[in-house]
Amino acid sequence: MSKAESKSKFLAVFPKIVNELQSILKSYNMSQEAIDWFTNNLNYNTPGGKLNRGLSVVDTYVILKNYTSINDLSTEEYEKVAILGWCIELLQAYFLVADDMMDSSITRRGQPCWYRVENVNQIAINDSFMLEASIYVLLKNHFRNDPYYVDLIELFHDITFKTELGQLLDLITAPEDNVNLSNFSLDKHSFIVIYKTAYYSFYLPVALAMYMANVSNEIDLKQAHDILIPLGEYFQIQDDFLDCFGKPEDIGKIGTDIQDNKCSWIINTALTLADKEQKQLLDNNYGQKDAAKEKICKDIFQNLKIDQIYHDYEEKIVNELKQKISKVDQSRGFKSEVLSVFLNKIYKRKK
Ligand code: DMA
Ligand code: MG
Ligand code: MG
Ligand code: MG
Repeated sequence: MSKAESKSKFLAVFPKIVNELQSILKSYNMSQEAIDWFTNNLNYNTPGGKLNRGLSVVDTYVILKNYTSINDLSTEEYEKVAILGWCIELLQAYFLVADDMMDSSITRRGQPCWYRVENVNQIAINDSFMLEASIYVLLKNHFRNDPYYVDLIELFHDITFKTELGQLLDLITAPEDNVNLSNFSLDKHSFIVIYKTAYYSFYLPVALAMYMANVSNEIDLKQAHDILIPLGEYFQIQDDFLDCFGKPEDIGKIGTDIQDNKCSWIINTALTLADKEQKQLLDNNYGQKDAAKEKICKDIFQNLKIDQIYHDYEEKIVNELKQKISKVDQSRGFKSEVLSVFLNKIYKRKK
């Protein structure tokens, strides 16, 4: 099955999920207005992205079960694993709606951020909570009789908390009214991005599929973790790079990291290379809501050839990850292919 086919198969499950969630509101006698609002929230914020995380749950499950393709799954089994995939996409939607408010972002997935849609505004806060709560409704409906139900719930809770800690660090390391670049470091960056991105984007999809496929020995979960966390760190470094050097039409969003005073990989790398004069310019222009100042920072990044350093970093980390993947112990049923497939999905990504 081609990539496009597996994406459309996955997308075809989403309307069923919307229906299922709507029926709960109906059973509570919610007004049609409330049902419509919630439906809009779900449709606007959940399915419009790359769906990498959700699709990875399905792909990982297929590999762990030794199926040759998605077509080997019965309709029931496919729907069940796809629902687990959609649960991560709901988690992602929940984080992004809130993240865009906190980062004062303008666009997401090529459309205005949800909080910037007419009549939404601060209601987006409650909408983000409802996207999260939907995860547990679906898990209860579809997994409560499975022996790994509690594992799934604990995993979602644990990883949600870790992500929120990462978001907290991301935000308090970027105070709006106090730009102090000497607070930044690549070590701090690494710590922040592991928490805010790597756990939920990389470890979570694989761990969920491992529980459902019953390949969830603690040793194997740790093997997956020890490769997926550095893989997720690499993914967020790509995100930081694309925020500054990517095209909005490719990435679907307008970069805000410079104006937001973010402790991103770009500024941290620049600070290790800048001379005195360039450092002074960065001190005077980084982290301010001013497009001309943002441009001065971007010009310095260009002069320092940050893009070249990024490409060198990418080759180095990918080789390291491939080395690690080749050493995975597959004796209990875990498969290193799960990890290499994930790595190939993000290598040299432009969006
Ligand atoms: C992403 O951080 C982390 C979460 C939990 C959404 P970010 O603000 O760099 O993401 P984006 O660039 O997509 O706004
Ligand atoms: Mg953001
Ligand atoms: Mg953010
Ligand atoms: Mg970003």
